[in-house]
Amino acid sequence: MEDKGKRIAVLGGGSSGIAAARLALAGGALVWVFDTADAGKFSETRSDLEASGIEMRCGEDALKAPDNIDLIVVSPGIDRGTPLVRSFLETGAPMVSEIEFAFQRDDRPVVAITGTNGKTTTTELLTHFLNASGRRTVAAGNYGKPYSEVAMETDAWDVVALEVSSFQLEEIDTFRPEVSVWMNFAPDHMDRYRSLDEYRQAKLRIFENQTSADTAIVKAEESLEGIKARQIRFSAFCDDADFTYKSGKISLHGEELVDFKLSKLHGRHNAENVMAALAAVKALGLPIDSMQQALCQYDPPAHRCEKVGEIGGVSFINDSKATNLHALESSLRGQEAGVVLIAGGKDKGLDYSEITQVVVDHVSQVFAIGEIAENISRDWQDHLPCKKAESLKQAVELAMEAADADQVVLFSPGTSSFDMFSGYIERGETFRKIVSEIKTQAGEQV
Ligand code: UMA
Repeated sequence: MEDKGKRIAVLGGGSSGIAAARLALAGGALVWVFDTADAGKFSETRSDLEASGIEMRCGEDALKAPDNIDLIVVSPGIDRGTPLVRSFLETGAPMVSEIEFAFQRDDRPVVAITGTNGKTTTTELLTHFLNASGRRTVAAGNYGKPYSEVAMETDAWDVVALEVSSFQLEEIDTFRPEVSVWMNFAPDHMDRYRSLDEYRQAKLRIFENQTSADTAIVKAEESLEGIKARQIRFSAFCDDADFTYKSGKISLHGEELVDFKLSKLHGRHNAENVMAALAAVKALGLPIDSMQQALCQYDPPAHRCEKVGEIGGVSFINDSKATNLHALESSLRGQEAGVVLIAGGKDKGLDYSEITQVVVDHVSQVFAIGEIAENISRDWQDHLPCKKAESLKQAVELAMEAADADQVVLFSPGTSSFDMFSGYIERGETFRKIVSEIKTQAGEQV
C-alpha cells in the first residue's frame, strides 16, 4: 500500500508502535509517535526515531493531535477509553490496530492463532513445522517480532505465523488470515473488558473477514458463531473431530500421523497444540504425514508443562507459566497419570473453588504455597488431602514423599508469582533447581 504523503499518527512508543512508525516511514508517510509516558523513558528511542525523521511526543504533549491526520495506528496495549485514543479520535481520522496496518502492507500468507492459552506454543510449533517443510516462516505478533517489523522483511519469509491477542483484533478492518486458529477461550483480561462476552467478541473477529476460500481451525468442543471459512476441528478429548488423540498418537480421520509420546511435550493440551499446528500446515496445502522427526526435534518453551526430572518413577513437571486458573485447569485435564499438585502464589483474588471438580478428578493430594495457600486449603480440604507448605522447597519434598511411582508431581500455580519471586521464570527455575538437588541427593542423574 502506498503511504507517500500521508500523515500518520502512531499511538504507543512500545515495540509495536515503533515498528509501525518505521513501516509507515518506509512507505513514504510523514510520521509521529505519541506516548503519554514521561519523555525520560524514551530518551534513546526518541533520538533514534528523530534521526530517521519520525517525531515523538510524550507526556501531556502526546494528547495534542497534529492537524490533518490521515490515519491513526493504535498499539495493542492502549484501549479506546484512554485519553490518548479519545483525543485522536476527535480528529475524525480513521483508526486501525497495528496488525491491521501491517496486514494491509504485506501480501504473504498469514496464519493467525488466538486463544486464551496455548497460542504461543502453537505459534512456535507451526513455525517449526513450516520451516521443516521448506517454507521460511517467522513467528510474529503478540509473540516474536511485531508484525509491522516482519512486514518490512519482504524477502526473508514466505509465511507469517501470527499470534494474535484480543487487543490486536479490536481495531481490525480488512484483516483476513488465510488460516485462523482458535485454541480455546476462558476468562482473562477483565481489567480491559466490561464483560466476558466483549472479550470473546474481540477474539472472534479473527474469523470476521474470512470466506469459504479460507480455513478456520477450531477446538472441537468450542461452539463458535459466524465462521464462513472451511473448518478443521481438533480435540484430544473427544472422537468427534478431524484431528484426534488416542494412546499417545495423533491421527487425522483415524489415520495415525505422529506419536506424541516421542516428543518433548507433555499433556493432552500440548497434543492439541500439535494438532492445531499440523492442521494449519495442511491448510496451507503442505503434506503432514512425515512430521514425526520435526516434532521430536522441537524444544518446547520452558515453564509450560515442561518435564524437569524423574525420581524413582515420579515425573516432575514445571508449569510455572500457569498464572491463571484456566491454565492450571487445562494442565490438569492434560495429565494422563495421577497427579500430586503444587499450586498457589500471589493472592490476586482468584477463586480456586471454581476448579474443585477438575482437581478432584485428577489429583490425589495438594500442597499449597504462597499468599493464597490458606484460601486454597479452605476451598479444597473437604474434597481431597490439601496441606499448606511453608516454601516451594518444602512443597516439592512433601509432594515427592506423597507421590507413588508412575504419578506426576505437577507444579502449576494457577496464579502469579510476585509474592515469592520476581516472575514466573524465576519461580520455574527455582522449581527446576530444587528437583535437580533432590535428584542429586537421591543419587540419580537428571
Ligand atoms: N501508552 C500510552 N498511553 C496509554 C497507555 C499506554 O501512551 O494510555 C503507551 C505506554 O506508555 C507504552 C506503550 O503505550 O509505551 C505500550 O504499548 P503496548 O502495551 O501495546 O506495548 P508493545 O511493546 O507495543 O507490546 C504490544 C503487546 N502488548 C500488549 O498487548 C499489552 C505485546 O504483547 C506484543 O508482543 C507486542 O505489542 C508486539 O506485537 C505482550 C502482552 O502482554 C507480550 N500481550 C497480552 C497477553 O499476551 O496477555 C495481550
